[in-house]
Amino acid sequence: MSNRRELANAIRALSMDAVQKAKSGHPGAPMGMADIAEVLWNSHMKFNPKNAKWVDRDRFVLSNGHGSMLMYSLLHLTGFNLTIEDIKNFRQFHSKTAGHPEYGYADGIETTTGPLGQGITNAVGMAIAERTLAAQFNRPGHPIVNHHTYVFMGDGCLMEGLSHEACAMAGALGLGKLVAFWDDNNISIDGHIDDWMEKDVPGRFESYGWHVIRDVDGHNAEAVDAAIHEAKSVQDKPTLICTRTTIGFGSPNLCGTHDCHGAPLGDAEIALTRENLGWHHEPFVIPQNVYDGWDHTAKGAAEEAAWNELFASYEQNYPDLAKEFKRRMAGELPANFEVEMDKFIAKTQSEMPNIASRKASQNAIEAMGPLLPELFGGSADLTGSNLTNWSGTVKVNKNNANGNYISWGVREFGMAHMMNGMVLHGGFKVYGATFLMFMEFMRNALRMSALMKIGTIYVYTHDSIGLGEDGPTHQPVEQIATMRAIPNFQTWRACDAIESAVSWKIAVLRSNAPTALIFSRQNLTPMARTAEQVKNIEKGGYILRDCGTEPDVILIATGSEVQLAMKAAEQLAQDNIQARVVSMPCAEMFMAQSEEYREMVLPSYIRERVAIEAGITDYWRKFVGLDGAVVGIDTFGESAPADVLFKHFGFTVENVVNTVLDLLDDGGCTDGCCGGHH
Ligand SMILES: Cc1ncc(C[n+]2csc(CCOP(=O)(O)OP(=O)(O)O)c2C)c(N)n1
Ligand SMILES: [Mg+2]
Repeated sequence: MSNRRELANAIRALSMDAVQKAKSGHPGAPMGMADIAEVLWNSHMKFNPKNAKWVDRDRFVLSNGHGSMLMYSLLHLTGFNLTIEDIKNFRQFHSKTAGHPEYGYADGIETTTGPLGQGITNAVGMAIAERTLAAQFNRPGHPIVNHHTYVFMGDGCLMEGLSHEACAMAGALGLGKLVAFWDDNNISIDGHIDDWMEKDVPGRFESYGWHVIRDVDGHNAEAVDAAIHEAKSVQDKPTLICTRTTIGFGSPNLCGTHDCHGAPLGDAEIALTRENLGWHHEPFVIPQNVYDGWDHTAKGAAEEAAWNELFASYEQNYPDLAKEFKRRMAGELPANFEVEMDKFIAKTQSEMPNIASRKASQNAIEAMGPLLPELFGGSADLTGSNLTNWSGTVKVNKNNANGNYISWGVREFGMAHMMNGMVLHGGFKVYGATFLMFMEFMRNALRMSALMKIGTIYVYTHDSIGLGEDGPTHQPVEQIATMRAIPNFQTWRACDAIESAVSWKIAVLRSNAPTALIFSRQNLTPMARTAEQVKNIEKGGYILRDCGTEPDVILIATGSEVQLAMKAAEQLAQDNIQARVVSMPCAEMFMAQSEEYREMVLPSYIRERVAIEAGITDYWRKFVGLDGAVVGIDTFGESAPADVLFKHFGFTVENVVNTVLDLLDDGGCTDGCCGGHH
């Protein structure tokens, strides 16, 4: 049998050798945290390497994702489907062992990490999900949801504001099964951190309401083991274990310095390190006794088997709950969801309420709530403005885990990444809201959910200058366009209550990609539609008003500007100009339709096109081309009542009509057939 240090040295060797082979990567953190990882993974964590998705596994998040070789070493050594060849391919094209741990690339990676502060925030979300799922499903003698969330994080994660948001929230909620390790090595990229890091991290976490275990020697296995036992015994607070480590532990000349943070050690130093650690094996060779010391296959199978037995008994005693638990963990929607939503959409169409789309959104949530017990909402302290609550809202807080809504406090970025963590954990459809403007605070979370292909739902109200008096700080102009630029992301900006309901349905159905639902503060005129038009809303863009003949011009609009386009079309008709109106609540969804459909809606030979959206104009150029025009806003907004602003910025029937007339005049028809209008 090998001793603990020898087992940890396998991580060190794999990490320094893989980084050296790739000529790129970060050996310092894996070498520094190897002893801690060994104790945690070998003596505490429950997981089954042969069934990485076992629902009651402990979650492990490497928030200092640059230390990815630590993660890959652990997955390889404990018996996940990650071979020594995969390790040799570290950071190579299409390898499982990407530069940073990428969710979905290899079994056992719970979230993509690398942007510092994000992993810990995801982990808080996972711990929230665990706690609430346990409250919803566990029954006496049947704790079917009962696992820890463990996080490694470096100084960098703790410096990032994001982690402050999440850790304060974790303390406020008393997440007793969250255990975080601070890799207290005094080093970040620029060198010794004394000049830029706060001095009292433990005090900060105590003030958040965490249990803090100070001054643990991260290279002393017994001390680490004792700290983890203590952490697990504290059940009403999250625990921070402060582990002092030496970055690059084992490297005689580079350890303790920033030189080993993010560069290969070099062949000579690696040889010295082997000598120093007493690791006398070729690169990528792990002796059998070391593999044996790490192998979690049998242990993992037994851990899962014990749970399976527990679940079988649960299934016998609570068959309906068991079925519901399986459904939710599989991410399957209730069978009646689509049918019921379509009924709600049809009803909304027949009633045609003249309401703000944020109110329409709330109505949709009210309709979905009883159908979807997995629906979990929240707002960054704007519930009354975002209208994200409903009659069945029950808040989750420190005293109550059995709920379906969180007041996240004023923490947009934290909220978004905690939501991502909840989604990654499984069992919930998660939405959270703020004003559209404050999307800016959470951009990276949107991007990461798109990159990870997870179905987080972002609700944004107060979608334009239409919010009025709060002024330019609160009035989005370029926000929708920047979200449209995120790959694998959809933004829906509904024009009325009916489109709002459809956008909610689509967002809930999209389990492999995130969606932003954008709603207005002000009332929006409901549009009449045929059943076919209602169906076509789902295509992201459709003909809302046609003209019987070949259109002279196509007006493309979103959200509150659709009603304007409709009025302008009426006026143009009086002038004998035939305008088609295309409502485009989701341009990305429209672009994903067949060419045939897109051509039917926007025939390529009709170049007379005007797009209307109270946002920057650039995005619409791809729809209107060089021959078309855009009515938009390329400056910041102003503080004034909404109707004054819409007028000032040209969102009037008159301006849209004139824009069309100018366009048609420029078309240069000289034969007198139409007074210059094609
Ligand atoms: C948000 C973000 N900013 C910057 C970086 C680049 N970066 C990667 S590691 C690192 C330093 C992190 O220091 P620490 O967490 O102490 O890691 P250690 O050097 O101790 O391994 C930085 C700035 C990043 N990955 N994410
Ligand atoms: Mg550090």
